Amino acid sequence: MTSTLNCREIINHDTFPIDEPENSKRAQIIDRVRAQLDKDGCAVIRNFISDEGLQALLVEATARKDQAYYSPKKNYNVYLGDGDTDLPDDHPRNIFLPRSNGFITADLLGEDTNAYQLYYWKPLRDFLAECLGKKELFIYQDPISNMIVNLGKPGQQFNWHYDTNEFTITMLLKAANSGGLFEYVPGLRSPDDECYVEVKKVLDGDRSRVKQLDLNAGDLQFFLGRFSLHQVTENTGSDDRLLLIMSFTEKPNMIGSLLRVKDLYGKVTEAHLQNESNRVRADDLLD
Ligand SMILES: O=C(O)CCC(=O)C(=O)O
Ligand SMILES: [Fe+2]
Repeated sequence: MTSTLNCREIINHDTFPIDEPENSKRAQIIDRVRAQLDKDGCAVIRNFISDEGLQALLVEATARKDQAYYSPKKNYNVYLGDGDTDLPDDHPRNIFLPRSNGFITADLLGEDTNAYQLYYWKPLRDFLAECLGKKELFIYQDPISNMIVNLGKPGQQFNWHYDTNEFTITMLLKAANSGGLFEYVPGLRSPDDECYVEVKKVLDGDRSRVKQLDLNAGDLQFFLGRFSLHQVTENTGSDDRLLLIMSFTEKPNMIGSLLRVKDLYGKVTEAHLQNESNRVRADDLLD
């Protein structure tokens, strides 16, 4: 299947002329997104994707559903990493929760897909950088996980966790007809503090800081997933939930850790092996 739409057709361009720097609509959208992000590390642009764009993205993701990777590892801590036997059993590092969603990885979404074209579209990156008040954003150079589809079949869930890269946008391609909700705790940790006490509270069921998003297919979501703990609740509906995830970085040449990429996505490349001793990192937080 070949990409038939250009990027201006994939999005609702009349409402969101993000490739027109002089257009006052663009400046207004950026102001709105900035205000939302400042407030709680998350912002939504409703109906960002056009009807035909959504259809095309959904068709190409659906065609690859059977190739989604399901990890044999079923339980994860919020750092999606190993526990630590030097710490108590009830420390967040040692609390493991079920994760059962699958991923359609970047290597399956090649140049001929609409998803690929949109991810590499420079005006999108420039727009996102402005929304975030950053000088420049870079493509996340991880060839397996930089642009993926999260597949949540009925009964599947993606429990509380942090993301590796600072900044992600997602586009819901298909909502669950029940459950499959995105929940998050804005700014739960910071670049220099894991805030374990606060993390533990959420894991113990404290919902006082938890926010829930009601997303529709075609919405664009901005999310600072490195600092905001987040989860997707169990899909309790009768059909699949599909969500396209695009990751960007502030520093060039960032790539995921060998272990995490292998665990979550089932494969690594030569780049992961080479980078292991020499990784570019934005902070010293746990993965
Ligand atoms: O499916 C979602 O809404 C979020 C997925 C997610 O958090 C992730 O893939 O890291
Ligand atoms: Fe995440």
